[in-house]
Amino acid sequence: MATADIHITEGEHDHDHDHHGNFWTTYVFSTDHKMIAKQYLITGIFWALIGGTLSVIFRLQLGFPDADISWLKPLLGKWITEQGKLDPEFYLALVTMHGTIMVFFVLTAGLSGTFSNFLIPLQIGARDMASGFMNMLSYWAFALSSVVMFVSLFIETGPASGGWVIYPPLSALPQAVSGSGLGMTLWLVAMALFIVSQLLGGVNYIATVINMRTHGMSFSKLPLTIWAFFLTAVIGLLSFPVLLSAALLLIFDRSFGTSFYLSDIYIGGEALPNQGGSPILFQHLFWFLGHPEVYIVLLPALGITSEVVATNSRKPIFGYKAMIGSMLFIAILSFVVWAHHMFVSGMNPFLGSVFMLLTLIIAVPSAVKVFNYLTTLWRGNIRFTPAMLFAIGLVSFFISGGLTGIFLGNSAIDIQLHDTYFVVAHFHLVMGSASFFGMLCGVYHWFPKMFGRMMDNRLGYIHFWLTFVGVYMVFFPMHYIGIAGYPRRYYSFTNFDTLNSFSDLNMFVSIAAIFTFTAQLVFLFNFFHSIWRGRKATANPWESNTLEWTTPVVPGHGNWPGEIPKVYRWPYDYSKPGSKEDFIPQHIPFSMTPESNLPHENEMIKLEKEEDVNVVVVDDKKGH
Ligand code: HEM
Ligand SMILES: [Cu+2]
Repeated sequence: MATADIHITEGEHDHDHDHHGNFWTTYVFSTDHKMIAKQYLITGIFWALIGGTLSVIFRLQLGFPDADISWLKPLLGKWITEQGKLDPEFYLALVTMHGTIMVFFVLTAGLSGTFSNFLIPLQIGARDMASGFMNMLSYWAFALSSVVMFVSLFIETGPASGGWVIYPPLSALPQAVSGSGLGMTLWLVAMALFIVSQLLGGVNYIATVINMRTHGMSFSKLPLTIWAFFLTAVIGLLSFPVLLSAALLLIFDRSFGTSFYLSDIYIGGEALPNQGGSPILFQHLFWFLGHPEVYIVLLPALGITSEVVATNSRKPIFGYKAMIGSMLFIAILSFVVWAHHMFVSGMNPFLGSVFMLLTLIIAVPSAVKVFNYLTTLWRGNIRFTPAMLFAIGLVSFFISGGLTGIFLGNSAIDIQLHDTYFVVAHFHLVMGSASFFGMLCGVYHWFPKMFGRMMDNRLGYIHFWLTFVGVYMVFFPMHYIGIAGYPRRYYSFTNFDTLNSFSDLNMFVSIAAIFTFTAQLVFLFNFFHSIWRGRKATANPWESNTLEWTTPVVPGHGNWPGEIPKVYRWPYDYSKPGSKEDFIPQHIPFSMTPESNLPHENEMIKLEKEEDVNVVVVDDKKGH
């Protein structure tokens, strides 16, 4: 085994010594993937608080439309009217900013940004990302985008208010509503910066996974987390540029007099000069990103879940290849279903039926994934860590939210349900809450590797149960409200007799939302307290097989002080018959585990020896 120490991937740079940067290079302009991951995480948590607060404010309006909320005046100023009511236009801005922040800043940047950065090098056995510098740029483009979006919350005319999908003509005409003025301009600028950040990050993730895997880490031995991050990055790279072009054309229409999206518009009886454009073009461009975006949000969470479920069931993940296949299939299908968001836009019903068929096919790989999670859990020797609970919670939301997707995917049924609270319930469960749980699951699971300390378990359990029950209390009733015909993005329903009968349910939802939001304080306390005061972690607290747990408790710059370990086996050798331990990490060669090897694995032992010889030959040629 002595030859296993020889390394062929290293450059001249010797990573064995510690880098002592100053405060700025260590914490601010860091090029270390682990620090960048933490920056993404902290920024994501910040945005989750903002996005959550916005939803609590508009839920107050929906649940208590008659209440006097002038006590919010110190916070909202002129957006509270003389009568102590929320300004109706500001309501739209709140919904818009809530959606934008949650989808892009929390669940794209906060989730993918954190865990792709943290785990890709650590789990594939690399010193860092392919380009640490680009990685830093990616975070700072995101930070800049955050600043612009944040500033837009405070301007005189208010932030963007066209919904997170910013459909023109509303968003194209600054004179339409106050939120279509400067607020919309800032939204577009922020999103352009955000897309730059995503593309820089995505290229890096892809290049790193393809080129920088350690010796033996073939694609067929990659942890499912890495497969998920890799495919997510590919989806992002192919779809975000389309949103960028959609936004650019919108900027042209708004500021330079073009008519890409505008035609035959009358304001106050006056015809605008714009002719020949089509707002439907924007919908196509938007949803060409918008639908893949839900998988950009969800796939990393599913990957994290696979890892955590296998580790804590002490069982190999069921159907490893089927999991990869279904993620690949989902990734491909995500590009050919976008028009299911446009069934009522007046498109040709025949086209609608094609998109309906393709959409419903997504149920197949999704069901394969659910089946595999359940069969991995089945008869497992389950360890209910907080991370495991959140992973199981994700599976629950993925099922309950996914089922309603089958209804919505039927174009005939969608005519009734489109733009009602049924849709809000569906996507909050299947995308919002599921991904949110994936993110929390990841934080609980990898916290020891990030900060060298453990989070408190008991607070973790309290946080899980309050949030799990809370999420269902918030979003389950929305199905009924939606079927009853409540449209989304309405400021108030008090003017409709038919909708008044559900006002008690609406109040219940609002109380539950405030309850659920408050429960997140348990997490916040646990998170920040444990960073400094948590119990000291050991190197591999969950007895997991993947490579990150072979690093020191707190890995330094370059991740492994000595050589990068080689990989011999897949990451899911849990409870292998014959083995003394119930886990065999990826870097343990088959020659060391004769008692548990399968026949074909005994064959591998010969190869292991030959490969070691080959390494020496390669190295000799390079004259290392
Ligand atoms: C405390 C938790 C949350 C509550 C109470 C909540 C509540 C709501 C409600 C009631 C709406 C619809 C408002 C309307 O259409 O009139 C909404 C919209 C939305 N929410 Fe949430 N939400 C929460 C968390 C999340 C999360 C985690 C996500 C991440 C995916 C998310 C994404 C969205 C999106 C994309 C919209 C649509 C915005 C638009 O219509 O432009 N929400 N939220
Ligand atoms: Cu979609």
